[in-house]
Amino acid sequence: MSMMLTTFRKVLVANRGEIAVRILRSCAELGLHTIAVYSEADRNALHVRYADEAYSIGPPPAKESYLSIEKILAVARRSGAEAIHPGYGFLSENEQFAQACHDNGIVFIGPRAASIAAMGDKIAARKTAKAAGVPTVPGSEGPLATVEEAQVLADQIGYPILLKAAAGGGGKGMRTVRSANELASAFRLAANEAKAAFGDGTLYVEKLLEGVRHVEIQVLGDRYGNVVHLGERECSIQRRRQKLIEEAPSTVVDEDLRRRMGEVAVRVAQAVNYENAGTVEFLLDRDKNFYFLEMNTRLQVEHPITELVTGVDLVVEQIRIASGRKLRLHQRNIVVKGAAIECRISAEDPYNDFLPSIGRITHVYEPSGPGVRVDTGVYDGFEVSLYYDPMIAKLIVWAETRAQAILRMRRALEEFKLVGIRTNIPFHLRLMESPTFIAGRFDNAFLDSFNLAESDQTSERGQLAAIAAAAVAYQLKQVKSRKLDGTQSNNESAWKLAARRAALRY
Ligand code: MV4
Repeated sequence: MSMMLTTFRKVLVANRGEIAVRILRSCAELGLHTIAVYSEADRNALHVRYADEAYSIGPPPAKESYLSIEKILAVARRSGAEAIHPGYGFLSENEQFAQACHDNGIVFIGPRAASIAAMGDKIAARKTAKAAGVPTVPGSEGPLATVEEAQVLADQIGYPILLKAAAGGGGKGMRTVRSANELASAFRLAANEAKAAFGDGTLYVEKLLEGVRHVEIQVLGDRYGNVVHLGERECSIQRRRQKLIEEAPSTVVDEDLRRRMGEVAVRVAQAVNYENAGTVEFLLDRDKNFYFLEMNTRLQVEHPITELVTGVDLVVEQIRIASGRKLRLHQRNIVVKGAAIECRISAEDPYNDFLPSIGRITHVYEPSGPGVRVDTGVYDGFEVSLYYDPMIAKLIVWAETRAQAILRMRRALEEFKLVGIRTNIPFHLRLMESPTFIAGRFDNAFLDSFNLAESDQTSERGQLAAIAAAAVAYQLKQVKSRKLDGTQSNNESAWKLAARRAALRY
């Protein structure tokens, strides 16, 4: 096919917070004119200030603002936006929105509406993957019509099983069932939950795989059927189905496994005619068997770690693809270099059951320096509200090796100051000191058993040892310098240094 370019100059970003800022930055580098939309809660938000133009789209609740197709399209028409980037969440995986953009002559910077639909129905997605020869987890072929049908299937595949919502994804509406006598009530509860959350109570069943890792592959496809993959992201460190830390590459994926998983991910994408950026999720067992779970038809929260290990700006590639250009990346040229880690910083109190911590951030000090990237939408005076996701920043580091990346992350976490609210930074620091994390030997159940208080105590012992060592070193130094010139050392006191470092931490 010959190239059909649909170049655009004005891009509307239909999102808020760190991802809106992230997208606006790439738009600015491409010389595009940018348009932000905001709810009344975000009147002073960073994405509003960053864009060339900004329009209010209504009251704080997302349903009346960031989720309103009508309001966003009205701003697009009024402002003359020729393309819309949906970011993640909100309308990013809404096939009606993608279709409405298309029908209004606006480029949706993402996949075709049909591809979103094909992957949005998780039962259809399983079928598509299977038909393409991709391994899936043992489970149902179609929707479960009745509890009885679920019972028969569960007996066949064996307990424990997982009930999943056909319209779900990302672990929403999942329910573990460990024995036959739990099934009937679990089925009813899961169906009702799915109906309430997605307007569709359809369920399917899969065998529950345990002791596995959650590994996903980034793909990029163009309008001409070319698809490449950009390696994996390790996403097993999750809490209540929310990812907390991601890293690339995974400690258990070698070059051969990366190539094989990548080829399978490309096949899944091609099976739904995939255009733009997408992510294929897999479970990886201890024997390195991998199973397709679902495909996310959007830019993901954790995309920066892939950017740091491949050197590819995924948002720039998304925009090029959406304007009809041929993929400029070739599989043979895509190399994973070094190691990247992302910590999701959220306004939650890790010492109080991760309760949301709302209020004014009176002061922000962001880490920087070699290999450090901070994607955030907050600033001095920012108000954290309960209207939106508590994630307020992503701290991402890159280094030559994973060990250096961990040390760098610890350094950057210690530098990071968000005064006025509680954050999960102390939790991240403890995870970076956890022998299990450092050894890279964890599965998706790791965080369920991770105990912050316990880890604080071991860490305190470590700090006492460090202070003792500093004291001894100081004493020795004093003795030496007295011997040499009879005066006090003009070096700063080790105690002072230790205290300053400790103060940085809290
Ligand atoms: C699974 C699973 C085990 N067995 N499916 C979580 C995100 C969503 N996309 C699918 N997820 C999972 N699906 C089967 N058949 C394990 C996960 C999973 C997980 C489950 C509980 C707690 C943490 C988890 C982390 C990653 C993946």
